[in-house]
Amino acid sequence: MGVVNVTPDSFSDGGRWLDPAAAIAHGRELLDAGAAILDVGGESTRPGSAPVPEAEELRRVVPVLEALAPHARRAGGPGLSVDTSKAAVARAALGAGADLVNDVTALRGDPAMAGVVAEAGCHCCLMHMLGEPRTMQDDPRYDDVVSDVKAFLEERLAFAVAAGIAEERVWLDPGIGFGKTIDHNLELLRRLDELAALGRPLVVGTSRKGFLGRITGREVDDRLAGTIATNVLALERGATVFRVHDAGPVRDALQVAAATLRGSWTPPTTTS
Ligand code: HH2
Repeated sequence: MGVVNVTPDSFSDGGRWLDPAAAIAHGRELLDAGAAILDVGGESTRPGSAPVPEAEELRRVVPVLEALAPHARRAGGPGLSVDTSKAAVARAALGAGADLVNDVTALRGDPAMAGVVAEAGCHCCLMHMLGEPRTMQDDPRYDDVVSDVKAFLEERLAFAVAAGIAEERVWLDPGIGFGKTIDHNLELLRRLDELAALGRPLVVGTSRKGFLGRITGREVDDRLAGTIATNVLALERGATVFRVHDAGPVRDALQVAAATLRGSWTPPTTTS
């Protein structure tokens, strides 16, 4: 899953793709590099970020989704995701061609969101977050981070199903970096198999995040190696969707890791 941030303030690439033409070109590059899904977002959720008004978020994402939709269709699953927690933005995005709603509030941010997803019959990704972006990194605490996140995801999955969303359309995400210390992130990644046991596709988003910088001493643009290390480990522990900014190198790493785990491989079908 390649990230297309149509924002002025995202933590790693804020402002680079705010112009719709630049965002569209970037999305197409990610697809060419091997991303199976694009995740288009118009609101940063980095620690300390402030909410974006609905009209502004719509203005950012809808033209980009419309332009990318014909290129992002995928047999066998969703190809175009909208990263939003607002029901009106999700509804417009689905109308523009999105087929997955990536809601970092796991249907808690907007009471109308579950109904929009249920009615559309689209896929959704439900992510764990402790608190809200403005304050989530202020001393997050858990009894046992993996058990707490697992219980939360189980409850949110049940909520989604009760709201009429088909269980087989729900993906789950531990929310790496969302109300978590470095140790919490590492423990979640180390014990990801416990979350994979929930039986739903598991999304992980470690790409370029702060804990990689704290461990390696690297700036945000220089965290690809750390991103790859965490995604390969996540694959081995049962993750199925890898939300990243650098689709090409991560795809190569995952292909080699998956072939090694399987004990078989096939040559690539494209040369891009
Ligand atoms: N991380 C970010 C945003 N959305 N969605 C899911 N499902 N999982 C994640 O880990 C996740 C996410 C943060 O990354 P980014 O979009 O690059 O930054 P920003 O929120 O500053 O735009």
